[in-house]
Amino acid sequence: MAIDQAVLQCGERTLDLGRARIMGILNVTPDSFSDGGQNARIDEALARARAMVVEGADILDIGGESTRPGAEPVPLAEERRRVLPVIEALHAELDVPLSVDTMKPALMREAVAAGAGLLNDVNGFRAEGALETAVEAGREHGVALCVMHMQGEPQSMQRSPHYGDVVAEVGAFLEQRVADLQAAGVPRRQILLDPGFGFGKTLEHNVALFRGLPRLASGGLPLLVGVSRKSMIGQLLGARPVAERDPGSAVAAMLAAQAGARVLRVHNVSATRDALALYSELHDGQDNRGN
Ligand code: HH2
Repeated sequence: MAIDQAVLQCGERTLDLGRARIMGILNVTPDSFSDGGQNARIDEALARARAMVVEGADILDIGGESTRPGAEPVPLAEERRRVLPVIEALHAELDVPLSVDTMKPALMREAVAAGAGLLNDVNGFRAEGALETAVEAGREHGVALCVMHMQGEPQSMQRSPHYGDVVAEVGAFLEQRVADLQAAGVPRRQILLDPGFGFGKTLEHNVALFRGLPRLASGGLPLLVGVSRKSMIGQLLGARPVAERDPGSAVAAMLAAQAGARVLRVHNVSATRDALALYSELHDGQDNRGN
C-alpha cells in the first residue's frame, strides 16, 4: 500500500517505513494493564529495552502514565521521574528511535531534550499547549508525531462509547488533526496516525475499525496500530486472560500489517517479529531474513 513517505524522521534518528516496523512497549508504570510494575526500576526498564531491541524492536515507546480504562491521572512530577531517566539512558546506549507516550506538553519538551524522537499522544495533541509543543519539537528537532483518536478520557472512556460510522468518524477526526498540525507548520511527512484501539470503543467499534484499516491507510499517512494484549483480543478469543493474549496479538499485528499498518505497537516483540517475517516470506515475497 503506497504511503506518502518511506522514511520517518525521528529527531536525529530515522525509521524506514518501507515495510511494517515493530514498536516495543516499555511501560515504566506501577499499574499498566499487562506489564505494570515490571519495569518500574531503571535497571529493569533498561534490561527490558535491550531485550526488545535484540528481539527485533525497531523503535521503543516509553510511557509513565497508564491509560487503561479507569486509570488515575499521574502528576507531571511523577511521570517525569519515571520516564526521563529511562529515555536519557536509552538514548545514550541504543541506536533505535525512542518515542515518548505522554499527553503532557511539559513532559513532551523534556523528553525531546532527553533524546525522544517521536511524540506519541493518545490525546491527539488536544491538551492546552500540546499542539504548539508538537509544532515546535517538529520544527526545531525534526521530531515525528503520532496522533491518536480517543473518545472521552481514560477515566471514563469505556462507559458508553457511541458512534454512527466509527471508521468515518475516526478518519474525520484524524484528518482534522492533520489539517490543524499542517496549518501550524508541521510537514505531513512527520505525522503518523493511530485509530486508537480500545480508547472509547466497544468490541464492535474495534472490530469495525480493524476491518476499516485499509480505508484509514488510503489517506497516504502511515498508520500505527496498537492492539497488543488489549481486551478486544481477549474478548474475540473467548474471555482470554491478559497473560494468554500474545499469540492472538501477534496474529492481529500481522493482519494489521497486511491491511496497511506501518508501525505495530506491541509487548511481545519476538512473537510479532516471527509473525511479520512469515507473512513477508509466505505472502508478499519480501525477504526479511536476518532483519
Ligand atoms: N495504547 C496504549 C498506550 N499508548 N499509544 C498509541 N499510539 N496507540 C495505542 O493503541 C496505545 C498507546 C495502552 O496500552 P499499554 O501501554 O500496554 O497499557 P497502559 O495504558 O495500561 O500502560
